Amino acid sequence: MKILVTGGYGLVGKSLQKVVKACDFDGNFYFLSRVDCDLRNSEQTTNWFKEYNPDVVVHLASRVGGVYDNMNGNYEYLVDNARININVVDSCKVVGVKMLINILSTCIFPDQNVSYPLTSNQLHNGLPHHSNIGYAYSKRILHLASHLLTKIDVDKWCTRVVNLTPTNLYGDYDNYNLKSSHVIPGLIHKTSIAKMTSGELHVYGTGKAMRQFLYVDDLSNVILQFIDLYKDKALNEMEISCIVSPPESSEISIKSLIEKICNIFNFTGKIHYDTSYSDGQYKKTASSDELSKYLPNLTYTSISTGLENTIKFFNDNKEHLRL
Ligand code: GFB
Repeated sequence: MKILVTGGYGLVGKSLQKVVKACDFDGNFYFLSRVDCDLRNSEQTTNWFKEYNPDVVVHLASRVGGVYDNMNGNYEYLVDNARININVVDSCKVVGVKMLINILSTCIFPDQNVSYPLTSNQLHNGLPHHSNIGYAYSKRILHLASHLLTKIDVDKWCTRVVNLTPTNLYGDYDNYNLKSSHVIPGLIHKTSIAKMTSGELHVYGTGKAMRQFLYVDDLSNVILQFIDLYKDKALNEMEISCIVSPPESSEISIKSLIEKICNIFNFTGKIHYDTSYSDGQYKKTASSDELSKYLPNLTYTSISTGLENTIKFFNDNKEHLRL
């Protein structure tokens, strides 16, 4: 079985490479990087798909960033990601890919008139939060295009689609850039600087927003288990959508997250909350109920263990990371 992974060298891609190697997974993987192919270019994308002719595509490639980078670039997030997503889905159609695994995000769900914990069937029931409306609609386009792909040529063949929707991801090969990063890598980088310089730790917002954090290796495990289910012909539906989330009880405030990171660094200096910055979405509470139907015995890495692993990796490798 040939498995093409777009975004093969990003946060999830590098984790998937590690997990595939660690469990000696039976599959012929090709991890595509942006150096190989600009997925915003439809001809390049289709040529790469024809070259490799995959049975399964794990679509990880995306322009991603924290809430502030999204707020400052919603247009670019929409256009770049919509191009990537349409090109990937259309190339799956051209070469007859048997299964497409998409990675969505809980931040693309409606921010109003939604019931918690989030369920996949609420995705299109309202506007996403304004802070990342561009990214959100590019992922909703991916979701819709993939849905329509499952309906094409039903008699001859059609592509099975699995949409996995993680909560906020974090882990080793994240983007730690202070301007564009998500909250965990941003705070790890900032706390490391504050510790080294005995300065203040400047954090954004009020700290009241609530988040659930998913350690990236847990998502990689879920991806591989769905490929196994497919290989074992244990997937009946042509379209499956599952939120991938640690339990609702794992939801913590940003303030509590900051305290955990400071404890691991043993940073005891002053913490300054700059409330001129938005909190972004207040909450996007999710659960793993949908997933437990397919993977009933899944366990999740605790936030303490995940943070300890990630901070150790950051301290040991910072000169090679995206700072
Ligand atoms: O990970 P994050 O940037 O994105 O988290 P979202 C933002 C939350 O962390 C806000 C607080 O409540 C911020 O006020 N925060 C505190 C910080 N200090 C910092 C900091 O130094 N950097 C950052 N980035 N935040 C994103 C979406 O929303 O979720 C993306 O915008 C993506 O599209 C991602 O889908 C998963 O969780 O708010």
